[in-house]
Amino acid sequence: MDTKEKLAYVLKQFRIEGEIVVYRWIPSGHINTAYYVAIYNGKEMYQFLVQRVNTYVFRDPVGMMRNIELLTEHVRKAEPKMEKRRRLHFRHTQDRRNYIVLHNGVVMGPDEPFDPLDESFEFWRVYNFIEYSTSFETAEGNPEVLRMSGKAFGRFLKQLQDFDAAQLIESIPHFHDTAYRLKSFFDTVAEDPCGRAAECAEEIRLIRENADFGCTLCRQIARGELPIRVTHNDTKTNNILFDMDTLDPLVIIDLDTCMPGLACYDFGDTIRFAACTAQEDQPEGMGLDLALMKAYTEGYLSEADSVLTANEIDSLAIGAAVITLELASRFLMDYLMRDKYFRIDYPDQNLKRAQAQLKLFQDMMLHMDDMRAIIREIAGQR
Ligand code: ADP
Ligand code: GN1
Ligand code: MG
Repeated sequence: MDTKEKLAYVLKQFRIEGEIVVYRWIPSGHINTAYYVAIYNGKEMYQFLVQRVNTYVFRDPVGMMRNIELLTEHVRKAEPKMEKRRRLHFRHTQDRRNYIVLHNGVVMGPDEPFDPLDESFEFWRVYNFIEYSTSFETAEGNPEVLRMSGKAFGRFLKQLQDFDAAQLIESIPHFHDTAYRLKSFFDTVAEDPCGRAAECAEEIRLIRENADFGCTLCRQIARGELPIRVTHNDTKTNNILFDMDTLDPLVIIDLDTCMPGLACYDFGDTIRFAACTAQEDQPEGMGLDLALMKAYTEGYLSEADSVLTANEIDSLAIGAAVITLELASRFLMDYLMRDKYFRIDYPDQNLKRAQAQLKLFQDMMLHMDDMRAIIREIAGQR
């Protein structure tokens, strides 16, 4: 089966029939494989986002799709009049599932067991394609992109504040448990499964030197100082779809990692990804951009301020640095394991990503007081 036939077969399982007029792979995102598909049923054109879920990363994709169903239903019920373009609607099969599993290209029944680590199984889902939208791989130096992203993720936090986090499974156990992440990293360094540790000695040293700081938020959680909320956990600007003309944030996508977590990681991850001076895999010229950071904080606090506790507001700047260090360790660990987790476009991309994150982390540490002052000033004005 070629890709077009596979996509048509998948769509058919979701009761969508017709001729595929256009399809294209969407290269953004490091984990899943997404396609834009336009289909003509003899009367009308329909557009869909068809996605194969990476089951090496998401080992319980059925539980994850249940999380997504609960979250999208919660938002839909809270704002029933919301226009279609502002929400995600996952298609269902005849037997009401929002996913299908193929085995050797053939659809499986609902109760048949499947092995997420076996490549002959494929996990697919289909949802509405949001038209006239765009997302940002970098903020391109534009503070409006950051301000709007801040608003979007601040609003997201607010929308889910009354959602009972206990209903959700951890779609990736220990996802932002930085202490656990760092321990797995050091275990991998010790094992050095592919003989790559020697060439990363400097990066490993830097992570070791900062590991204690990396556990700051874990200690605060243990002391009960920070509330656990429903958070997104992957707040890059390419996980928001904006209106192409107005930059109005339409919808937050990539709900795969929505689970109990800390607000400051969500705040910090956008800073890491977009309030900086180079791409995620570019160590050269990488640093924090305080003007962009300020714009994000203004947008975020304009929505989230009323929800956050004083401790949480205090934790925001630390969240940015900790998430950046955590991700440096995750990229480097994947490099040490010969790139099993993150999709790469060239051989040492995960090493470059780790180097860039470490540079950004160091710059954030240098500017920690500046970040704190900006946050305090904006929070104080409200
Ligand atoms: P990944 O987990 O691999 O990051 P995403 O769910 O974020 O996958 O999707 C990858 C990209 O596809 C997004 O960055 C966005 O550009 C595009 N995309 C995803 N969902 C939609 C949608 N419903 N409508 C339009 N574009 C989308
Ligand atoms: C991955 O899937 P994507 O590209 O939105 C990763 C995040 C990282 C991010 C770094 C499930 O996000 O945790 O922060 O790459 N997602 C998962 O760009 O691991
Ligand atoms: Mg994504």
